[in-house]
Amino acid sequence: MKSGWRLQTQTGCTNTKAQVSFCCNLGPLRRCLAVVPQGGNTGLVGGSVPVFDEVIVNMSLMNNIISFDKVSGILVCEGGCILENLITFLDNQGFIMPLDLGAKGSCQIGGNVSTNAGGLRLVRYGSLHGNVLGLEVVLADGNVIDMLGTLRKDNTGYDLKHLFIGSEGSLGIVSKVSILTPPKLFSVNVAFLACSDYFSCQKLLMEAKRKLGEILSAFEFLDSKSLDLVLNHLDGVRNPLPPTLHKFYILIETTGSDEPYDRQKLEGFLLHAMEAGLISDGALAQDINQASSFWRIREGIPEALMKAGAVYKYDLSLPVEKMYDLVEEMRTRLSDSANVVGYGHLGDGNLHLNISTAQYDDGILTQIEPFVYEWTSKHRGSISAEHGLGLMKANEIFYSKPTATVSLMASIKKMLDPKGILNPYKVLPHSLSS
Ligand code: FAD
Ligand code: S2G
Ligand code: ZN
Repeated sequence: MKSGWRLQTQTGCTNTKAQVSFCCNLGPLRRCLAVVPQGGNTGLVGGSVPVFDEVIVNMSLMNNIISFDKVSGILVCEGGCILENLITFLDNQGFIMPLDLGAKGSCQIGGNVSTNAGGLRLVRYGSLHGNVLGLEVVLADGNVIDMLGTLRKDNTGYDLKHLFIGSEGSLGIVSKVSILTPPKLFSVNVAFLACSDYFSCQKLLMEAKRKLGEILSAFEFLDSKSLDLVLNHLDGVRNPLPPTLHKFYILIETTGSDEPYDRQKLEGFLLHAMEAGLISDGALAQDINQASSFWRIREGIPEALMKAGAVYKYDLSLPVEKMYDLVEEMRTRLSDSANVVGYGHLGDGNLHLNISTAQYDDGILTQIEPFVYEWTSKHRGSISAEHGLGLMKANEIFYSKPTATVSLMASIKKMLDPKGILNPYKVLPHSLSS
């Protein structure tokens, strides 16, 4: 089954909460049809595409910004707002979104909430469970539940919005979002560094958290095979460092409010890291264009992988010290039958293990699965760090969650969606979700 695949089936569009409610209430429910909520369709686990005859509830037309409070930085908007449009809106207000991901041009905030998207800034701004203050959701019976609080603190009863964050459209449709947005700070510095071994990457992360502390805003890693893919498949991208072979590359970003101070802090950190042998080479961006070129390398890896052929994607949370062992074990298993690359959000312990081949081959898949899931489970990791389970990994949930926990999830799903019309076959094992 290909990753990032799209089923071309019926499409539908809604532009009001009432229509969303209709879709749940009078439409499919009466005929007991199922619905698939759809945002930007950039998900990577098949969560936003119908499996059979589900009606697609596409949220694109519910894309209004409702309010923005410049004192608190609290934005209230409809779920169909595209992430990049919110980033642009906030930029003009002197604020930023607390999340940023390579799919920002298409993904919607409702989809981001529903997948509990992580992205490139989580190490600084935390997860959507912390930044989302409120939601309005439409339930399977068409009821609109107003949890659209804009308070930082509200301890009146169970905080039910958290059930819907990361529920991938299986518990309700996110029609509105209230989110806390950080102020835009103007002192941004980006460094692209080379490390000779994975242990140095880990040490560098520990040092960065201590010595860059409050200004650290991203800590991403990629191995040399990831960089090779980008240089070979993306036009106009070049290696900012001399072509000496380094095994690992780190992108560090700092964001603060005092340019001279922040720059000096980062320069001092890089000098110390070089003297300590943690980095073998590095470049500090001299301007925003060079900083963007460093980010282009990291954010371009998924695109390069798609251009290289078929790709088997595994989005894993693992103990940082163990993370790259899996990449190396996978390389041993597949030897020269596939190109195994490892990159991701090292700052959050999130590995993107991607296995690239000329075309899909079930023989390769049987060498990857269930090994990758068993390995992750043995190391008490998660088989889905930020992309969710969708259709593709719904049956694998037990590698990361005990049976009793999955049963409780199924009970909540049954209570909120007794006829199983919301995104059936997704998230929970197919035997439990439809
Ligand atoms: P869709 O793909 O449309 O849907 C995703 C899931 O959410 C589906 O289950 C769908 O049913 C449900 N859904 C969508 N909208 C709603 C709604 N309004 N109410 C209820 N359910 C809804 N993900 C990360 O976490 N971090 C990354 O760094 C990252 N980088 C990416 C880079 C690229 C190049 C690409 C292609 C994808 C990347 N992703 C990443 C994956 C993807 O972009 C995220 O999962 C994103 O949050 C999906 O948003 P979407 O609007 O496209 O949702
Ligand atoms: C990232 C994007 C999707 C992938 O680049 O951070 O989440 O794994 C990923 O290619
Ligand atoms: Zn990611």
